[in-house]
Amino acid sequence: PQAIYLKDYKKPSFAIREVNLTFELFEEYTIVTNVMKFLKLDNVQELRLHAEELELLEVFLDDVALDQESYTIDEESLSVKNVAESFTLKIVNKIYPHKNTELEGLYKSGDIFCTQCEPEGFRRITPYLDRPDVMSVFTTTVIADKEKYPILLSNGNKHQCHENFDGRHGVTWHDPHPKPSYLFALVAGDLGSVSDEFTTMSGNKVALNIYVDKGNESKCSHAMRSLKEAMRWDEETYGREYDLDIYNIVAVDSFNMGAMENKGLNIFNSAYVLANTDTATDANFMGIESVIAHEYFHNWTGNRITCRDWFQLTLKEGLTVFRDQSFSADMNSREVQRIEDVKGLRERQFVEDASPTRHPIQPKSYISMNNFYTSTVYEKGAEVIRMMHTLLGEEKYRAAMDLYFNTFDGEAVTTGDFVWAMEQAGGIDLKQFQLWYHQSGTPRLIVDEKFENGVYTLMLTQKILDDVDGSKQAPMYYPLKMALINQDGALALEKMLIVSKEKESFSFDGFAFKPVLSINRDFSAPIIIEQQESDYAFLMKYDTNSFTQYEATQNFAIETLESMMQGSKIDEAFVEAYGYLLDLDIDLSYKALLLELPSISTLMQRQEVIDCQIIYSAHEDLAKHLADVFQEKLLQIYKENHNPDSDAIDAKSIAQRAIKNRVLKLLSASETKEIALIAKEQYDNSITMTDRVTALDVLEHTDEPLAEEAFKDFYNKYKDNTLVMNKYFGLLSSSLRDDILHRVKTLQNDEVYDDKVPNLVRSLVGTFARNHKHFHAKDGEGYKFVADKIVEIDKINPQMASGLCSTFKIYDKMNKENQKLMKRELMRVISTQGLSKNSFEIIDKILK
Ligand code: DPP
Ligand code: ZN
Repeated sequence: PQAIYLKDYKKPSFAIREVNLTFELFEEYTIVTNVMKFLKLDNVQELRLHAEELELLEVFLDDVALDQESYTIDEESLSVKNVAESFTLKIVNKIYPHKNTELEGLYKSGDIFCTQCEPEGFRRITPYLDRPDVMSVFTTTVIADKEKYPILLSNGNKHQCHENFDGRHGVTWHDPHPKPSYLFALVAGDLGSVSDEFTTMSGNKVALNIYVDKGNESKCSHAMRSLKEAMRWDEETYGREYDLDIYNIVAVDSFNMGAMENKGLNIFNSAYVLANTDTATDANFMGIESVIAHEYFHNWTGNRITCRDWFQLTLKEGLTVFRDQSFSADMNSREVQRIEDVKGLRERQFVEDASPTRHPIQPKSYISMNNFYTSTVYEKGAEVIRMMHTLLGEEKYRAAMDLYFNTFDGEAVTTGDFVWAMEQAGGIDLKQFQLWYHQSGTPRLIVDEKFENGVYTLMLTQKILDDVDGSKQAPMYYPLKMALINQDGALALEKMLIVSKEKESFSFDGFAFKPVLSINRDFSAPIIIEQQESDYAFLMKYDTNSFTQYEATQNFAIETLESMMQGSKIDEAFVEAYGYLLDLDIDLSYKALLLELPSISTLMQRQEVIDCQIIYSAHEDLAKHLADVFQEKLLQIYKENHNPDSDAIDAKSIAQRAIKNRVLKLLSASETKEIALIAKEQYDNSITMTDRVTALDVLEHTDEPLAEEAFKDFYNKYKDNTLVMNKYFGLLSSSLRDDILHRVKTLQNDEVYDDKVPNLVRSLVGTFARNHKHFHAKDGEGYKFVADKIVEIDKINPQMASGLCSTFKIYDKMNKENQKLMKRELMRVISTQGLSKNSFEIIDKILK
């Protein structure tokens, strides 16, 4: 497969002034009529349109039917020779949505026709200049059977309804805002809906509709509330107003991503729309709020101002993630939100950034663009925006955003354009800072300190990894928030340093005793700090920054676990500090985070050569010790916060469930019957999904017969709800019990399971591949199973398959034995006949 390079970017040779589409939907096929008005922009004779897997029926150039000599078609394109300065091209083609299992272009999710065009799905619908820098005004008519498809939707405002031609009907939609083809959308189905209204700051009324499978209407209220909050927030925080009369959201079950920001017609994975407390966890509620907001925020950062080319993806995604994170922080707890964001970044992005698939947030090349919707582009991208926000401060940042919107509205731009606005309004030079867009790997900072004659000196050394191709990378520029705390716990000094050199030091004087350093407060830079030693117990008590206080508890736990992994006994100083946390009278969601032990994956990332077994056993030993030592106190916290009759989703109730479930999980490490019975009771009597999934997880790891009983009950209750069944499969395949592989294989035959539905594949196979204990099993069977699934699923949905390939990306950090087993499977997959370019690209990088 061919790679595409950023350096080869060329401006389009044609503009499309307007496009008029007609879709005639039938069960076995769809006829697309596509009329485009072109304008030539430079001196070329031939028009080359993207086209993939299309059956061409007719082509007309300015109303004249073209014979087959006047155009050529190959696997990727349709070319028309000798075109004039301006002309109209009409193309009629045929597609087969019901056979489209890749879920790109026009496809069917159950009985619903829907689309996914980003990044390059539109070329699977009709020939087009399918690149984001070609923006046009779309008018779309959808025609279908009236009974089967009463709801017909596309982008923009509803323009016209066409009634009754032989039981069929049609609707014409017009979107006045020029947009790239990746934002095109179409939906047809027999859907239920809920409606509301929003009045914008200048008084325009916007109709809000959420369309779902009939019967699910009652599960939309949280999504609707989130949408209205997001619309209000963007007005208040960024001064951005919505720009159409209508905002539609449709939920479908088969969807590759979380959701898609198509102009005026968002299409969502139903997991990010539907919720009530019986079927969704508190985490699901938060997820819905943030994804609904994310897609809404794209209307300005993505749609009105879009990307020049796909290498600029972080321009809209990094920025929009930063915006949704800020929104969630404002809606909920700022401190908890920041910690959750960083946890997510470290679990996903840091792992990617240390692997052979690492890339800058602005990649230099790709084989399949679908492979670059990564946590690097999204989450590290958001950290890069956040650093600019920190460097500029709120006021100048807002001025810079205003400048960005005012300058580039209606255009397709680059990350350089964005940084230009930040520099202009911020009055700073971001030349070195821009390395964040072009270098890969997580920067490390080695921190040394010196204390002499009342002067405290901080000595910093940047350690920058080579790029994947071995080329050297330069020191970075970033804000580093720090504080010095006196021995008595008083805050002596708080500062934001600018780090920019390979080696530099900062001195602070006037100290009677050596102060304690609190570094990278708020996680002001997405880096790894390497510090020889630090007084974690002290910082756990006295640090005033919620992030670094959390960090101190994590670091102390990591230090304790790592010395256990080397054979030492449990450090009682850590146990004592943990006991101190239990007594703290603080926000309970924050406390639940403080009490969480570092994840297995966190510990894996720190190993030179990974051996999972040693990590698991240290982790189990420490948890069991804490559970034994603090049993009474933990039980007390449990009882104080367990309200089985409440399903309220206010901040306090959510926090109580979080702390209660955290201590229950910890208590279960002691594997006593008493705890199993508490969990069973929680399963039987609680009325929230949050409580049920924790109870199931605890039972699974403490008491086989009780677990079996509860899982059976759960299955019988929820087997008709696929969103809940995703949780069922996820819980069962993440189990640490023996013989899980056999169970996962058997579950594939369950009537609910389906390899064609991405959510189900992710929850059964994807979860298994992240179950380090079983995926990395020494007999190699875990690898073999996932490799087999990759080959199978690659034929159905390459995007799903390449997601599974990514689970092998820690290959070169594994011990020799596991490496050998992994390599055997990867070699087998990459030599499979007809393997997609998606899967090829990932495995090829891992094996290089
Ligand atoms: N679904 C993706 C997102 O919203 C693609 N744009 O981030
Ligand atoms: Zn996005």
